[in-house]
Amino acid sequence: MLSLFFELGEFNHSSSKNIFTMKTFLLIAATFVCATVFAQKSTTSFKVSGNCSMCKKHIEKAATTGGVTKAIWSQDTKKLTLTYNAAKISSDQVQQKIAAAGYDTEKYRGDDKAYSALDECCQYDRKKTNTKTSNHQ
Ligand SMILES: [Cu+2]
Repeated sequence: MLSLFFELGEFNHSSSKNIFTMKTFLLIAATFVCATVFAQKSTTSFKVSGNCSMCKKHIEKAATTGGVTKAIWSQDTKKLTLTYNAAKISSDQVQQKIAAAGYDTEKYRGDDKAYSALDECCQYDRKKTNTKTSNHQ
């Protein structure tokens, strides 16, 4: 990559069109910047419990926090697909944010108070391991 830069620079210099040298330099610089940005972009997906389109809004809102560029939850598969900057936030941290909003994720259990505060339609069936809310079953 570096040798390519020198080759291009040499070529443009010999044709004595400095403006082209400048353009080439900017183009290469832009390529490096893009490569760096893409390197920091990670994608992951994990399961988040939920029922309806309201849940989708809640989950995606909770997941869209600093460092997250995209959060899409599927009502059918219950999977949240996350695009994020791994240098700024981890998948675990995002799961904690979602759990704080009352939704169970793969790694973290949704906050009980936040869960009870959800609309009735949003109170998805929780894991049977939960002894506190299994009384009514
Ligand atoms: Cu809901």
